[in-house]
Amino acid sequence: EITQVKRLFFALWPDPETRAQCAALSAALKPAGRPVHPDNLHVTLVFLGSVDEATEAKLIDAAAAIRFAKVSINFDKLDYWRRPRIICLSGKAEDSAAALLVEQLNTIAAALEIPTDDRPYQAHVTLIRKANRLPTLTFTPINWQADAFCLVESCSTPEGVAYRVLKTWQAYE
Ligand code: 2AM
Repeated sequence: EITQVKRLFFALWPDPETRAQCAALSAALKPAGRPVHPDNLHVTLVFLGSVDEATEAKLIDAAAAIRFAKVSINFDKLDYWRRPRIICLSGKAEDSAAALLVEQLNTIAAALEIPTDDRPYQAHVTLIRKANRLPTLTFTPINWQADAFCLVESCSTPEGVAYRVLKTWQAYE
């Protein structure tokens, strides 16, 4: 019997305008490293890692039972993270909705014995990988509004990593 294992994470997926704004910023930062492909731009909520099919099914059942409000994050700052060597947008949530959603998703993962990042949650959008510096750049803040969250698979392809949205759940109201 073959059991498939997928590399999974929960994320916010951008609407087309938000994606375009992030992609423009990423393109402007190109001299500093390797831009994330526009199709791959996202906000990770909880990274799950390798998950087997049975656990994936349980994750989907549990995620479907979450109630959460719309998330709004104002990304107004560029950061350089030295260890992962990324340049990312970082920002502040306008209310507790994002933190409450992340908390619920971490609880789901813990119930399925999936270890998750225990550092404080920092909403960010990775724009550049293999970065070695943070260029000076002024930009219009990006207001990321999400009325849904997704379960996403990270797929290795010959052209590099590609993210595939497996499921989407809508906020209430
Ligand atoms: P990031 O780009 O938002 O930092 C899919 O692999 C995504 O999950 C990555 O793009 C990365 O998000 C995040 N990720 C990968 N490995 C991770 C880890 N070990 N812990 C936390 N997040 C991770």
